[in-house]
Amino acid sequence: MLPEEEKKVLAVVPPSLRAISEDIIAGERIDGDKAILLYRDAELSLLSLLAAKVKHRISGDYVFFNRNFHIEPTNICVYNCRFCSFHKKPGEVDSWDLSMEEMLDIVRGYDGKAVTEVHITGGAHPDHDIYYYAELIRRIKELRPDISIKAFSAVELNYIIRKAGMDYSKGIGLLKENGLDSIPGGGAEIFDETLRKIICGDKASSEEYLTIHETAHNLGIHSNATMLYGHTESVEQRIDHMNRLRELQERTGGFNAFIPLKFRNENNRMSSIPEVSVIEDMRNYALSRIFLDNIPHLKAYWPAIGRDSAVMSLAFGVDDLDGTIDDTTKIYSLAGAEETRPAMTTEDIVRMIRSAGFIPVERDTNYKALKEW
Ligand code: V47
Ligand code: SF4
Repeated sequence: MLPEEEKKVLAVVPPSLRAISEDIIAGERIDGDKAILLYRDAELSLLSLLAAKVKHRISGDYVFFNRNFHIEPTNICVYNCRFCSFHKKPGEVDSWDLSMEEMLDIVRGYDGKAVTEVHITGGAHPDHDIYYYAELIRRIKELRPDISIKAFSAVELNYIIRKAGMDYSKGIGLLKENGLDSIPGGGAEIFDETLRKIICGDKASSEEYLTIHETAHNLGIHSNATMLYGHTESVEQRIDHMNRLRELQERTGGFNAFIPLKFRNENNRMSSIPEVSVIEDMRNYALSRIFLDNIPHLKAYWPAIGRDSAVMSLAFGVDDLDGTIDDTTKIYSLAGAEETRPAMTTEDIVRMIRSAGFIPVERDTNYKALKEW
């Protein structure tokens, strides 16, 4: 039996969407054509209702977060994606390349603090190789064996593994032996090859991204997946992107979370493209939750969209707000995000989740519940 309010929403659903809505409520998967129809024609209230149903089936009234910090080893990158506000060439003003000791000092700064994860990602630096990064994670593990290391996007992995002349399995295996626990979702952008060629044509291809994640999953390493949206992509291209992830997830089950990343338009070569509205953000979260029924978690990365949108997204199927971050990432402040020094206390994040009517749960990297707040 559906509650009265839901019956009211469903009573005014246009006939073309009624059967799709009933399928989703019944727990059935929808295909790409139906997803496109839903995206084009559904009212925001219907998308919210349907996404909330899917979310509730997976994570009930819980919303997750973790205590984490980032290390961004360098912003020097051999690639030059059109949307990137972070990239610098070697020697350019405002470029950085942290030394091994500087990175270990960041970790030492968390001595005695209850963090559970370090997220390491940055540019593909021409002078650093897989052995350098293997040493970095080995030494981090020596300092903090209790912290989970989520490191290196598929783009960075593709670069360092190919440079070493290894295959993906050997390269990821080497990093795993040295302490790699999971892989972040960066570098997915948009899988459609025509558009990818225009916005980031020189880095890992869509197929390489997916193969790297599949290889990691087969080695027991879980990962996240992202999608850069709100630039020049079409709804069809978003669905195609999600469909490729859904198909891979059917084979491996290795994705923990999907993270839609809203295109931010400052300081990059796509600055003339306006940013999409918060309504578009919410429609996109809802559609992601409904379509990606086999990826357990949907994350709103609050440094990218801001706290208000992050809270709102909880009504559109999101069940994870990433972490406390502690002012350790620059990727989004450089691209125009409102939070220039992103950091939240555990109390802040707990309050945010409660304010939306959910129960906050601190999790580890692989979503094991550590504490209900
Ligand atoms: O791959 C770069 C994106 C990603 C812009 O796995 C931009 O838990 C918007 O992947 N506007 C890196 N997005 C960050 C990332 C990530 C973040 C948080 C959590 C996780 C996780 C992964 O940032 C890049 C690219 O898609 N990005 N520039 C921009 N102007
Ligand atoms: Fe390099 Fe990543 Fe920026 Fe592309 S998005 S230029 S790969 S740092």
